[in-house]
Amino acid sequence: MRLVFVLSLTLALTSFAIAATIFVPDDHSLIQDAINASYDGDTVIVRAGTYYENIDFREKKITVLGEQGPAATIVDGRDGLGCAVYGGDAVGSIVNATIAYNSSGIYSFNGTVINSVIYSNATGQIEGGSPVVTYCDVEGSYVGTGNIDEDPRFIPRIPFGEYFLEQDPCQQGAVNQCVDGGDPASDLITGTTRTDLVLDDQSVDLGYHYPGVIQVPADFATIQELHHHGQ
Ligand SMILES: [Ca+2]
Repeated sequence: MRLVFVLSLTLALTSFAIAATIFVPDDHSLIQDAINASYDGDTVIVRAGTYYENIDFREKKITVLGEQGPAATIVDGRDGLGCAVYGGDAVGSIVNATIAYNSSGIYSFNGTVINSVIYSNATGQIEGGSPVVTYCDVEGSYVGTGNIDEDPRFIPRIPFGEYFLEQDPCQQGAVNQCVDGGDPASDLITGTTRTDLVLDDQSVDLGYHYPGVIQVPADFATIQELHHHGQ
């Protein structure tokens, strides 16, 4: 079971109590632990990185966001049980998420989902809630402006990741509806869905965006090692 989830979820604030800001992984190593420790009105800021977990918002009215924008945070639910995102009837927004190969995709969520891929989740893609879904690729289709139901054509480029989009500009010969499939009114994300790491342009692509630059030593220990990978 796998999930790549670009976290950009903002829940309505209704509390006027003094709000706390909780950082992940500084204060809690897992996003879920930070949510568990939060109260209505708090903000959970997730620093860039990959987090191996599933998320349950526990019906709290909190704000959870990626510190460096939605392209910088991955929540990977592989080996997890249950749904990838459990909203607990929460409202908010999920933006440019890729949610795939979980048991359930999005469950009990009543917010908005935009520019995302929800595909190949075993028991269902979007269940138990009534979110407003637009410009998304949803297996089995979902009613909403700009939605499609097409194979997202995931293609790996190791060591960077497994959820790039197969596409013709990379000489992969594929016509991929997820490329440029986002809301034309949405801002572009500084990142890439292409295995050649060229940045996204024109309309924003659906789903997770990988960083468009290679970093030494974050991605490769040395420049020599990078060259061994053909860069
Ligand atoms: Ca694009």
